[in-house]
Amino acid sequence: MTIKNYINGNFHNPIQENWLDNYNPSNGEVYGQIPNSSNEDVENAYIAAKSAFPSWSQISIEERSRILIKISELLEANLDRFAAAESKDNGKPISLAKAVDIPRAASNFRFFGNAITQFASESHESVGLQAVNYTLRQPIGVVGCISPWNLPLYLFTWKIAPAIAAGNCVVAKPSEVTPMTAYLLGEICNEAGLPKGVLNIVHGLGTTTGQAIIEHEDIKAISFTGGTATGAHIAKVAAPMFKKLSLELGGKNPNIIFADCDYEDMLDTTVRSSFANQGQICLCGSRIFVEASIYEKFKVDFVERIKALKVGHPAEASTNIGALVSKSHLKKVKEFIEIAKTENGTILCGGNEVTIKDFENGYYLEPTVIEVPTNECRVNQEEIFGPVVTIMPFLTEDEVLQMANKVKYGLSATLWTNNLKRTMRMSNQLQTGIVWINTWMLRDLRTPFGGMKASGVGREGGFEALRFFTEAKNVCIKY
Ligand code: TXE
Repeated sequence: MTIKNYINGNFHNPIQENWLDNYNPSNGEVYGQIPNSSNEDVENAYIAAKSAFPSWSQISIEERSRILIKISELLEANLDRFAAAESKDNGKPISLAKAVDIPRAASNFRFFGNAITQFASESHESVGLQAVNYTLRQPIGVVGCISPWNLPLYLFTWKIAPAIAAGNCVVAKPSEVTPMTAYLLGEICNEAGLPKGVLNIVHGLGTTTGQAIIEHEDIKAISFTGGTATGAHIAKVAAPMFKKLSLELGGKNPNIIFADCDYEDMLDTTVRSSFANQGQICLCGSRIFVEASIYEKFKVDFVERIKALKVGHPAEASTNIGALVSKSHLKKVKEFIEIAKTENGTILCGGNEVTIKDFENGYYLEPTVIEVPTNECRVNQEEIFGPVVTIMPFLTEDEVLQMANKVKYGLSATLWTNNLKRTMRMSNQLQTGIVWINTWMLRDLRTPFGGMKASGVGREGGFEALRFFTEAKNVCIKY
């Protein structure tokens, strides 16, 4: 299957006819080609976006909203097709793509289609000065959206939907590892009546196509989700051009379990927060800290639950853990398991590749639980981004708080306790952008989403995203 760039409402081959292989992680086979787009392709996407901007930024909010909601409805109507494509491209269980990824992509368009109708600007009567001030929230123009491979359509649309809702036109690049659903989105946008050029999708490597987007002088804002090192690079390139930046980067999130929690609820959710999407979610609770009094019991119960998870072909309904996204990623995750052994970590379960009959070349790995001797070890400090979690005990609230914060990342934290005062104390002090109490990944799209420290800059979600994709202009009238 050959994927093409979506520029000005049409599908195009890359100008230089450079192509990349697209792999199916479930069997390791090449099943398609994708463009490795050059500066010229990005320039064409930019020109289309620039031409579409004057009329898109001026059409009524109701009309913009109507089109976004139409895109959402068409995604829902095409749920099966999109879920199958996402699962094949990424290796995630089809059940997950169907229950989470594609519905969420549809929700992103519906949510921002509605949110834009409520996005009011402030005004201030300057009492005593005989003046009134009001704030205009104007779209930026042409903006760039760059997304990763772990939640392909989910994160791609999380950027695109607010960008176009706010009246911008977009040059977007999905991950070269998982381009398929972004490609299919083009068709849906045409069917929904999105005017040509409002959304342009260019495919290719980060170092070629992505780099052309971030270096483009007239793409004035970049919304990026991906690795921390890439985020730092983008910030460096963008700074001299004063681009607006939203960076959603990696995480190494603590999952803190106190003895007074609702145990069964905690256990169910911890299985999910550790291994959903093969652990390839920036929000996964990859460092589990358990209060010493229940540590041994938790260890036994948790390992038993993890051993019962089925690693299998992503298209099978009974599969809990599908394939990792790529061969190189599988290698990286396995290297971390080896590192853990050299650091006196104990592999409590997992640690090995899994061979699935008829799909022997797929990228399958057992869900792995490692007991670590200290929070300082590399597997507790570096983002592994795979089906690997660490566990260790703690004695006091102060001790666990220190360990939770002693890491370069600051995306999310989960806390399991029924002690209200402790909940309040700890959520105030945890250095993360999100704190979940007695739950995980419960998302309300109105809330600010993003991280502190090496987990990023800026917040997505709700009006935060609409603020990011607009320039605030103060108008002061003296009367
Ligand atoms: O990310 P990259 P990858 C983390 C995770 C993972 C690591 C690498 O630790 O192992 O990042 O994953 C584009 N200019 N997360 O390789 O390379 C690239 O093409 C412009 C966390 O996918 O950062 C892709 O579209 N763009 C994360 C996107 O950036 C560039 C989810 C992300 O790629 C570019 C995924 C450049 N110079 C991985 N180089 C999360 N927090 O959700 C690359 N890209």
